[in-house]
Amino acid sequence: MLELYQFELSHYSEKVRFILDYKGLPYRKVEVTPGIGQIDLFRMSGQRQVPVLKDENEIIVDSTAIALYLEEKYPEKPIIPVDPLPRAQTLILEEWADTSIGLKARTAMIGAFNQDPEFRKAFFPNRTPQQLQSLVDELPENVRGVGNMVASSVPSFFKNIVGAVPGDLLSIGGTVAGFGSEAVKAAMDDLGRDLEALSLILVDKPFLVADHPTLADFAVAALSMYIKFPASPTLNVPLSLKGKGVPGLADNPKYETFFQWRDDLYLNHRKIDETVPPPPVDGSPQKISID
Ligand SMILES: N[C@@H](CCC(=O)N[C@@H](CS)C(=O)NCC(=O)O)C(=O)O
Repeated sequence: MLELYQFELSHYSEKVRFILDYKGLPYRKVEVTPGIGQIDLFRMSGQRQVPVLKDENEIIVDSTAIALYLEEKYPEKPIIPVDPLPRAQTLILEEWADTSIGLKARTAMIGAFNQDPEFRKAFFPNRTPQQLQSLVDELPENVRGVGNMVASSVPSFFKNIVGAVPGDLLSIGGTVAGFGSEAVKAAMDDLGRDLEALSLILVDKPFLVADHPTLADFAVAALSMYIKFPASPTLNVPLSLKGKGVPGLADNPKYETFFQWRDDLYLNHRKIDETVPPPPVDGSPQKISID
């Protein structure tokens, strides 16, 4: 069976999960433990980032390479059109989603985490800032275990996507490299234009390029995850985060067409993974089995 080495909260991993689900390919998720698990990943794949796909003896690194591999090896339910124009549009949109939307969405989310107590509460609904700090201080102890890894999903999430834990982000007010207020504002402005453009494309079309979903749709839907976490049960994010996102973008009626399109894509093309329990709502330690 295909194996996907991933972080549940990684938007690049989400892109691959979307494609696997759409193509109807059964796969097993292997949740990589931040830090120590990435050492094993490095041994296996020669690098430390997720997603990595293992297909028998083949190891494929990088979400785009995985998409191209899956399209070639499992051509049923194609996601990359053959005709020149839609093919070009698909590849360009995918590249734009990966290199622009995904990175700016991450910046905007960190900005909102620092600036908006309500959004912050969605990550840690039952914690005061004091408790949050002690949770973070405890983390190194918690993540060292034998056999079962004990991890705190939300702190790990931040550590992975920004290289900082929530405590760092809060105590230095978002000045972690690349997440200062000017960078956040620029990212928000750009994302506003992106969401407007996408909403315009989707006003009277069900998909971005073709009359069926393509790699462009899956990349844009997945890489916009941090702008607004999908409410869909298919994604194992803390319940309190579902449907929540960056204020000014996630709740702006101007982009309703886009978010409605994304909800429909989730409803129709992502599958519920019943094998993984949802992460804890309060960031308390959670056992993750590593095979
Ligand atoms: N270009 C890569 C980007 C992958 C990536 O940035 N992965 C992040 C998670 S979203 C990661 O593994 N971060 C951990 C690290 O860099 O150590 C792709 O498309 O797969």
